Amino acid sequence: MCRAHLLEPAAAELLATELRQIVGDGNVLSDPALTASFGHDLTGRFNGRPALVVSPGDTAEVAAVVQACAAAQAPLVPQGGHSGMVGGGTPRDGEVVLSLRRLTAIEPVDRVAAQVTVGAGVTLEAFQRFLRPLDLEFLVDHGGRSAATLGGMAATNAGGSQAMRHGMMRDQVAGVEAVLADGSVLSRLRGLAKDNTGYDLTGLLVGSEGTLGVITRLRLRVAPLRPKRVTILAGVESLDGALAVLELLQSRVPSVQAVDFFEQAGLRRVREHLQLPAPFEREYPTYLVIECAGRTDPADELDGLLAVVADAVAADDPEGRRGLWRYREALNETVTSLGIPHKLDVSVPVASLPRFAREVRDVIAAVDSEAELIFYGHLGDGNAHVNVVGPAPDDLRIDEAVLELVASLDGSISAEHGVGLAKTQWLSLTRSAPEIRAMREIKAALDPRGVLNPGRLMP
Ligand code: S2G
Ligand code: ZN
Repeated sequence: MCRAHLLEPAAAELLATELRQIVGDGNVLSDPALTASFGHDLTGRFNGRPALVVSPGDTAEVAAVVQACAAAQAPLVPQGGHSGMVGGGTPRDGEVVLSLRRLTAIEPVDRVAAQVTVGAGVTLEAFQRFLRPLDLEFLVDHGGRSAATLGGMAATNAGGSQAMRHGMMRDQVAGVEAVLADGSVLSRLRGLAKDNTGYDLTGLLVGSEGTLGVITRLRLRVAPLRPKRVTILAGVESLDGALAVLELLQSRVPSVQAVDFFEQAGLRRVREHLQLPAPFEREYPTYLVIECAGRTDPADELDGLLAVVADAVAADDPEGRRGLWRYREALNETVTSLGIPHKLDVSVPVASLPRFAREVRDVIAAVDSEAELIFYGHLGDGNAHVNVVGPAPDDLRIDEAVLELVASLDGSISAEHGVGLAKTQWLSLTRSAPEIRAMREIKAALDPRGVLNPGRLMP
């Protein structure tokens, strides 16, 4: 079994010539000045100089590209919007980036099945714009919507703020078309509600982070647009208090679809970064962004809410709602403006979140008392985004200490961003030896030469 290895310049030129015959001259980049931007991720933490960047135009071209790279034993890094947070789509020096950005076809909506087939390169934002005039919506949403592609979101099983109500990407994917490491095409786009004929290969490929196949098209579930939305920014005295609000919402407000949280330290940094006004007269330790959506106005379900929060401001118009979400969604760019962050996207049982919030501070301070913590996430999922700025990118002591704390609380070292390059060494904190063995055997069976995204997801 020959292993893929980083490409020497001569081999890269040979391969580039072959790839140009497949996708056309303009869709293969080898000039470092042109390929450089494909090697830097959004957080600045992962950087690589790809040997080549190839942009196929459809599944057949992707299949031919994969075959050519496999024959040349050239490691392939599938890349969508490159908005991932764990280096899953960032090439290492000498790897070949296979960009899915050109696969942007959206087929007519199958309204009776409430499904639509889309290309992997369609961004989430473009898909939302396509659906809105059709009185439809897609039930996964997150702050990276302008860059993130639907194929990349499927490959990483993206979550976002509405996962507490509607699930993650896997729950919205009715089928995929993907190119396997031998260039064969696996296509399951019929979107049958019932098709009980063997292993769930769609479910296996979703969340496989480009290591088992290159997703080129998706059959996605869509939902009737719920036009009545209310967004509330609330101040609460503690995360324990926030859980009391969550419990009330879960039990009394069926239209609630997002309950995100962030802290005063994060609010202060966002206000500095974006010159935003303070949302309230006074500061609160913890803030919630609550979103309700329905066919009828959710406001009347919320009358009990004001009794359990210290302060609240609400908006039901798009502009006003965007303004409230901005305090939360700007945290990622704000953190990156402070320095290269250690982004630890983790989950713990929801009831353990307050304890985790307390102990994670001690764990970080014990390693580096100067490190700055910006702590936020999705309360409804027990999903915390532990962002630490200060330690050098390759100083992983805090990363290790935080992930070990998560494991001690029966949590997961990655809630929604995936494992990528960033967390392979800690996979055993969340996955058992039999599970890792089974995943290795699946990888060896489907990609024996290690061409697809080697080194990602598994050590
Ligand atoms: C968040 C990053 C989302 C994104 O803020 O919830 O999961 O891609 C993170 O900006
Ligand atoms: Zn998130």
